[in-house]
Amino acid sequence: MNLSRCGYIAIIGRPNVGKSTLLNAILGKKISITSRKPQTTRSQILGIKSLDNIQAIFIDTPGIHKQEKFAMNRYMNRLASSVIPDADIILFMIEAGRFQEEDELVLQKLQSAHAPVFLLINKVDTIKDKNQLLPFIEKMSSKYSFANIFPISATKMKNVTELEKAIFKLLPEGPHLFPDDQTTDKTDRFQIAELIREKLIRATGQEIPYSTTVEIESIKEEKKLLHISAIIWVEREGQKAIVIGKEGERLKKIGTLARKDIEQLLNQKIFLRLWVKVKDRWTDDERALQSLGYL
Ligand SMILES: Nc1nc2c(ncn2[C@@H]2O[C@H](COP(=O)(O)OP(=O)(O)O)[C@@H](O)[C@H]2O)c(=O)[nH]1
Ligand SMILES: [Mg+2]
Repeated sequence: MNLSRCGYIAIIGRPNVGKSTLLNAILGKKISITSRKPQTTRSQILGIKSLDNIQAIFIDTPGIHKQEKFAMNRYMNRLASSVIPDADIILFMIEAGRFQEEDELVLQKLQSAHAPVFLLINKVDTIKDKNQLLPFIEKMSSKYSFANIFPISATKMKNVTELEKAIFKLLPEGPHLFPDDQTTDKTDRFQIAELIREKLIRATGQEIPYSTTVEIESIKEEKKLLHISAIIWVEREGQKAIVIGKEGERLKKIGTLARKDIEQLLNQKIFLRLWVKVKDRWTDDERALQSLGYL
């Protein structure tokens, strides 16, 4: 008889190393939004992969970063660190050829870990001369006693299957904790808001801070079409103008791209209506964070 295995795998690392991209690659669908900008992932997101007698529950976390000035940043750091004691396996992700202060900060948090830690050296596709990787791996392996080291590329799916196999082998024996057809712990409502936020982040430059948020106002079925109304909250009038764009072009583009992803998520046609509204300095206000469901 085959034993059932099930466990939690935490993906941690500084912002932008590719944690959410890896989760999506493993799950084969968009569970967690990604972008070139740090702080795209704000909450803990589970991606659940079930295969025969194995259930691997991946936890995507916001990146751990230095800035602790704002309530949102403190909250995200707390979230990212809190998964360390409970995980059965920890995936510590860095970028190929780079090890900076913020990576060191994450590594320090791992000193208290009891679970095996895999070092994932992501974005190896960006390294032209693969010979450069070897000394980098050597340098890294002297910093911590990693259970495994995997050079990978999450976007090119390089070495990801091998990584999964190594993970499955180490999962503790136990019954599955989620139904086998469930792939995330998040509601459709949350995922819809996240997909809109992804398009927003990608469509705007540095002038739109990560503090911008999306609230789903209503989801209603009307004449066989799902009508979704969402508010994009910004901090200033100027930011509202940027999000809307010249003659509404940018908002229209955000809406079109988000609609396509949402239709894929829900597997049905939708009608999406986006509003942009101004809310004062909510990042620095714990109560406002709470009212939007972040605390
Ligand atoms: N070249 C390359 N880019 C990657 C790879 N993995 C992720 N990225 C990019 O790195 C950026 C940050 O990825 P994301 O998953 O949002 O990082 P996170 O903040 O750690 O979750 C995005 O623009 C991704 O497309 C990779 O294997 N190779
Ligand atoms: Mg992320």
